[in-house]
Order: sequence, then structure tokens, then C-alpha cells
Amino acid sequence: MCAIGYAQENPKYLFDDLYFADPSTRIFDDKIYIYASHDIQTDVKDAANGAHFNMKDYNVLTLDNINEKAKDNGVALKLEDIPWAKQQLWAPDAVKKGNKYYLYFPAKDKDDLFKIGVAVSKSPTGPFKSEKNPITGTYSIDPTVLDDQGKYYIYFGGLKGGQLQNYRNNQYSENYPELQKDENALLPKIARLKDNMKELAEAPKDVLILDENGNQLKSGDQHRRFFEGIWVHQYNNKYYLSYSTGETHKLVYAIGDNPYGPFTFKGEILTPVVGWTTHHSIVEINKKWYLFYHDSKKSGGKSYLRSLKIRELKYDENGLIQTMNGQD
Ligand code: FUB
Repeated sequence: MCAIGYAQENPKYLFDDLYFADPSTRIFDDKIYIYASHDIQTDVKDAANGAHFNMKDYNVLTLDNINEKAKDNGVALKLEDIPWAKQQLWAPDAVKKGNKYYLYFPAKDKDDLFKIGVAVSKSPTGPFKSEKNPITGTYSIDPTVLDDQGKYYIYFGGLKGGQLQNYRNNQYSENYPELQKDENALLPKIARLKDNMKELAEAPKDVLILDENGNQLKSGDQHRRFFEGIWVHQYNNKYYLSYSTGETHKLVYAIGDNPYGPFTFKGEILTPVVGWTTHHSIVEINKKWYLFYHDSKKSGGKSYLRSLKIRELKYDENGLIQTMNGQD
């Protein structure tokens, strides 16, 4: 089994003084790896398009024991080594297949459109080598990959700065009308990956998120509808799809029976943190479940300087996640 884990009621920071965010935590060969955004101080002012999240590289973090601080293993991939990318290395994720590790990441291309790229390494801590071009057919931000018994699915999408509102049926336009509050909310996307892990095996499909009556969540339902930061994990033979609600600053989740959904909304995982929003992952370590996420407390509330945290996550007897307080 992997590193020792003890019950942990209170959240704990993974670093005292380094700024990382958007943790995608993965267990590879019984070791804990965290693929995160690397936040930096920037002169770019807070902008609606997220330009102040001006990250330029990825460092892979490791955790020997959940009660200790994490370790920064140095730069694993940097902007200048990604041939197609212009700026903004946002939330990544990684997966192992065979003896290779695949890092999936969003960045803006030369036309300032977010695409998803992939970079490969023989080591979980890199260095990773980027493909020449982004993955054909991808767009927007926040990729995460589900390894479902050897079938690999990529999910992605994020509103506003994440540009998802500029796509309908996978087609880009700057001119789609803003959704009315009673129209169906925009949805995250899913596509199976080809065996080479570098191409989509199918066109991205919507991941349906339904309310308790089987109706799609509406765009005005800001406390429940999808905004960004998707994560998928399995518990008791169910698929849990969790995400950030953006403007209402919550982490919420929905449950489904297969990777494609539909998923039925269930409730809140985390109430708002200090900072604009959070972004998370949920993993099992030694038979306990943990939430990895970030807040901006340590930077005095600067939305673009975020610190990683971990806390234990609990389910009730019906498999529902107990809501936690983001201000802790
Ligand atoms: O880190 C940049 C962006 O902020 C991420 O892609 C979003 O999920 C939000 O955390």
C-alpha cells in the first residue's frame, strides 16, 4: 500500500511558502504525486479572461506521508518547450499507461484559444516532452483523465476565462448569444482517448448533469451548474463527477453509473474558500478518502496566488459526501 495515512479532521497546508494550485493527485505504484498549476506573482491585472493566472511551468509534487509537507521536484515542463503554446499553463492532470506517464494540460495557443496538450515522460516527475500540437478536437481548460480499467477518458471544460461559452457542438464562435437563465447550462465534455493517449477516439460529447427530477441543470442555477475544475472518481461502483460552481465558489458533485453519465446532482463538498474559487481532486489513500484543493489565505486573498491543502473526506452510509467548511 502507499504512504501512511491517519485520520485528519482539519485541513493542512502542503507547503508553507510555495504557491501551487489546482491539485490533481494521483497514486502511481503506491506513491502520491500531485500535478498542479504553479502560481506566480504577475504584473497582469485581474482580468475577466483570467490573464492574471499567468503560469509558465509545471512542477510535479510528491507526498511521502499525508501528515508531512509535500516535496517540490522541480520543473517538469515549461512554456518555452511547448511548441504550440503561447501562454497560461493552467490546471493539469496526469495518468500512467504501461511504463509511460502522460501529462495533460491546457494552454492558450498563438490565437489565444485554449487547447489541451499532452506531454510524455518515462518518470512520474518528468521531465515531460510535449507533442508538437495540441490534441486535435480539444478546446477550453481543466483536463482530467479517468483510467477506467484500461479505458482512458478525458474530460475538460471551463466557463468565462476558460472559453467554454464559445463552443456549441464542438464548433467555435465568438458570437454565440449569452444563455438565458432558464436555458440548459453548458456542460463539461468527455471523449475516449485512443490507445496512443495522444488523440481523441471520438468527438467530445456533453456530460449531462441532471437535477433530482431528471431535468438538466439550468444556466441560472449558479449554485449547482457546472463552471470548471472537473474531477471523476469511483466509489462503491458509482462514478462521482465533482466540479467548481465558479461565481458561487462551491465544490459540488453528482453521481452516475458510467463515465459518460448522465450524472445526478447530489450536493456540496466544500463551501467557499478564501480566494475566488477552488479546484480539487479526491483520492483514496490507505482506505481513507482525501480532498486536495487550494485557497488564497496565505497570500492574503490574492486570487492568483494559491496554496495547496489536504483534508479527509467522508461519505455517509448512502455514499453521500459530507459537506466541509471551506473557511477552515
Ligand atoms: O489555475 C487557473 C484556473 O483557475 C484553473 O484552470 C481553474 O480551474 C481555476 O482554478
